[in-house]
Amino acid sequence: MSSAITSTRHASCLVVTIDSPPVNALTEEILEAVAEAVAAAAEDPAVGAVILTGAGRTFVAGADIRMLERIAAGEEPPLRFNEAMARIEQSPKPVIAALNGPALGGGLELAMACHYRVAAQGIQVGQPEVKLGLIPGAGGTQRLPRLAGVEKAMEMCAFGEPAGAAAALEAGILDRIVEGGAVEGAVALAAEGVAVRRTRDRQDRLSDGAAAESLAALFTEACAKRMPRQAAPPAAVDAVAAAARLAFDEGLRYEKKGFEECLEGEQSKALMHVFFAERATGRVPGLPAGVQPLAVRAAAVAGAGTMGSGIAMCFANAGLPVLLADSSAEHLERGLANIRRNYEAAAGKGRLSAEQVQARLALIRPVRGYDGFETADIVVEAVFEELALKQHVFRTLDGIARPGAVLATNTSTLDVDAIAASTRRPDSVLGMHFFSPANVMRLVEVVRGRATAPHVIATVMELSRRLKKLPVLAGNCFGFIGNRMFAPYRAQAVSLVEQGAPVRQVDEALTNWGMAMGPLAVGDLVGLDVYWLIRQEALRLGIPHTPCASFEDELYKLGRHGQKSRAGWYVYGDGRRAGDDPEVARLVREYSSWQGIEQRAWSERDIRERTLLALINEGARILDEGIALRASDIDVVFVNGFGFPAWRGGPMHYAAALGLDRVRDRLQALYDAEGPYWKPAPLNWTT
Ligand code: 3H9
Repeated sequence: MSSAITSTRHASCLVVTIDSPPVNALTEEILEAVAEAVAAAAEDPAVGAVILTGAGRTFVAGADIRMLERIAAGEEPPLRFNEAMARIEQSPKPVIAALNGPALGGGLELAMACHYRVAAQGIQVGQPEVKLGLIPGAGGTQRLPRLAGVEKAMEMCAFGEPAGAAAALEAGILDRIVEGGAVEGAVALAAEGVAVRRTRDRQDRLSDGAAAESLAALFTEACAKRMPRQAAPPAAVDAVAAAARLAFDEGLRYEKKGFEECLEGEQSKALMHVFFAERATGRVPGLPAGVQPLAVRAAAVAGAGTMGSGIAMCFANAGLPVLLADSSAEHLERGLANIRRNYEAAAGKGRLSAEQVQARLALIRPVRGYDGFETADIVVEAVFEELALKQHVFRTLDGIARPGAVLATNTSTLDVDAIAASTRRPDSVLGMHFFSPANVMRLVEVVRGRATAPHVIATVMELSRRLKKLPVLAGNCFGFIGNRMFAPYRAQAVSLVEQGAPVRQVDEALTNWGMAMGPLAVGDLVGLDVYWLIRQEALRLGIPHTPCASFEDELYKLGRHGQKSRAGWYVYGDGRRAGDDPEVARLVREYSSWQGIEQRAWSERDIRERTLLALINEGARILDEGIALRASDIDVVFVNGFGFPAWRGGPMHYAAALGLDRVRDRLQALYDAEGPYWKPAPLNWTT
């Protein structure tokens, strides 16, 4: 028997526990051992029923994703999960799944192969495979519609969102939710003398084939809107629809084929990469062993603008009291009004109760003149992006904050060391770059200064996770990881317009490829005034790969600052809908002819190649300089902060999947034709 399985007796029940930390992920060996234990129980006259549960906080988090990666790479043979599931389901004695924690993917599939499901309160069940670019592959698309109906099964398999215990009970997935432990609940159910009842034999909740096909058409359309260009969601819908027209075993074969096609595809490789990449960011090599994060019990935020008030919400959302200060009473009032509006909107959508809104608001205390800042364990500065101003604020904070408090700047580009140098405690200073809107976006770049102490880094990495953020450690340079890479990418987009590509064509070349927004439309959203300021600062510092002049400067000078002025690269009516502006086309022609820039036609492919090569090459430099700890951290930044499609894995994974030699050849060809801008950086990572 596998060492990951233990069997104990509870009255006449055999309790089989899967104990494979951290999350009881299934391998062939573990599932085989479960099936063997169930078969052995069938032969044992002293055993009346089998109870299957998980050790720790999880029932089973699904198939082992590392194992799936190896199978996809051809390093391991295809799975035979269905055979083991069938043996469990065929048991002549009742098998009861006792869900002590989440049952996801293969975990829910295993639970559904059992005859009954008893759950502890607060657990979740789900088929999240689509988030890994897969469809359920061990019977999920066939058993779930038999328990919960075709519509519910399509929803869960297509979108991958988990269902809470109460919803799962109502849907028919669970049989019972118990107050105490799941195993005790399952023992009680067994004592009632329940009979064997196989999910595969259920027909009562299956729609007829035609009704399932109509539902499938609706869900496929919804998938195209919610998860455009992804292969797995419509394939999952299709496999659930098959349950309504095929016999069970035939349905399983249909599902398996769909699962294997997805597993062989590039999208699942990219999404599995992102899954592990997001979990790797927290590991910081080189921190001294035993370094202890400081306890953070109270926070303070300096600056109540959009960023400052969003950051204050992050603390309050995590249950931490936070002071919010601004030198202007009007700004403070506006910041608080925004916070209130935000919480009320969340309550309006049913995401928060009225009591939660009140509790969170009560945690945010507005103050003038840094009143009470001496009590904070961390202060986050979020004032206007100007070095002298930030240095002034840090000088003041240095005189107020208690010794040992962490002083973080929310700068998005500026020199963290120059800010730290305005204090007498640079070891307590670091960057904490939230993305806008700070209360929504998960990404935080944690920027380590030259003097930042290891325990300060450890504190902010841990605190970020407490705030439910995704922290990525970055070195100190202009723009850190994200904005530094975004600059040459956007610069290429602008340059292509200067060379004759229509504005919309440039944006669509990238959105058609999967980017959430085009690079020029992003300019209008963020503000062309903001990008102008960044370019000026880059110019002042002599940052390479940032063009010293561009047509975007002209738009800025004309007062076309983007959405805020209703005109930038596009024009905006009342809403945010971007309209083409013939005036921009005229201005750019004039600009290019004045600059002597040659005009030509560009294909979407050319546009993508240049913008993405510029992005990847800068990523390679960042990696080479040690600004990012690993290539996958860069991917996490782009997927979570810049709308890079997760199913392409992030820029570094995408480049590696294309082949780094091929990327180098294309850069070299551009370098030979157009000069130093395209000089290939060292391209030698694996993701
Ligand atoms: C599937 O089941 C396919 C089947 O249909 C068919 C097969 C034929 N495998 O997230 P956390 C690791 S596909 C391997 O930080 P939390 C994770 O990397 C699978 N490892 O904890 C991390 O490792 P480390 C469908 C896994 O408490 C550690 O566990 N299932 C797996 O915030 C802790 O993870 C899913 O998609 C796995 N399946 O959240 C569920 N899961 O410490 C994926 C986790 O070294 N998992 N790890 O960095 C989750 O959603 C969350 O991990 C969970 C816990 C909610 C369970």
